[in-house]
Amino acid sequence: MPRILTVGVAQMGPIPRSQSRPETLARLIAMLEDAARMGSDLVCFTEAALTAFFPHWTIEAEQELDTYFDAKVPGPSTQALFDAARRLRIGFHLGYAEIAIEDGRKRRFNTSILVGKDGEIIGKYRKIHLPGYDAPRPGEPFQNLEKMYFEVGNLGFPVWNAFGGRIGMMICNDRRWPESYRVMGLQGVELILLGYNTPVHNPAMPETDDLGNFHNHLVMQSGAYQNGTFVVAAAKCGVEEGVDQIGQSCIIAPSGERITQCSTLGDELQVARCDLDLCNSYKSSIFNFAKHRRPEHYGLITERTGAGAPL
Ligand code: CDV
Repeated sequence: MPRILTVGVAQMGPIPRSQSRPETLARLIAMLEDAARMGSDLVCFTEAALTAFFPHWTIEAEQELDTYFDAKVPGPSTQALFDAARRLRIGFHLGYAEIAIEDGRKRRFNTSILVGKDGEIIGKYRKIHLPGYDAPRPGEPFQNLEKMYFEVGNLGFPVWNAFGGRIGMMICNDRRWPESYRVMGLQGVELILLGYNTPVHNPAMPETDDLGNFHNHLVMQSGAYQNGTFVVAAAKCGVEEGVDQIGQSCIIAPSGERITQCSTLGDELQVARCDLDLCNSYKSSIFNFAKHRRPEHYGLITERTGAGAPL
């Protein structure tokens, strides 16, 4: 019996700073409803899907910064999305900026959650690979201040038994690092959900500006194939507050092939039937880790880095 999961990738166009939360939520719910009409079990929304991507500019006043963060999800300004999911019997993945009171202090994370068809949270992930800088860089066309606004995630890369499979999450820059996929691959992941806000222009490496879409797909298609997993990747794209971001949201099969892809730079939903059993072909043959991986022969990784067991 194939294990078919029908998955929607919900790309978002720009969220202007001036857009109210109810307006943003209405856009998300519209795509959730479309996905339900198309028979989806699960929808993947993007990174920081509730606001404009504020690390692109400097915010000095804490009170203003707080307006981009959510302390309670579901909470008054997100409850409608959870209610819609429960009503439609559809799960979702959502990225948002999180404030958490932990260790007796206010902490900020770039977070995503996996929500079941009953509207209950199944799992939470906090972004580990934060790109950019911890202080503003004068003279740049836009900022990239994730290291200033967020702490490094402290939840690892867990994988959950959900939707009849093994589901994991990563966020944007995580997708460029093979470790993100492999840590979940070692836990048998079958479907990875992620969102991204990726500017077309990289001020630190302008020579790669033409390669943004290529690199986006390169890393995710490799990660999917090398770990025998589906990858579902939703962009926030188009020109948002002066920053042009790539689109091409997609769903990738364990073969490494893109099986659906968005073609606009706005709100767009694409749906694919994902047979999770396809993962088994890869996990039991060419990428049978137990049979073929040889971490004990990879060199003195442990001694050199002190980072624990080699991946
Ligand atoms: N939000 C991100 O993590 N963006 C990075 C950019 C800044 C390089 C990315 O990896 O797409």
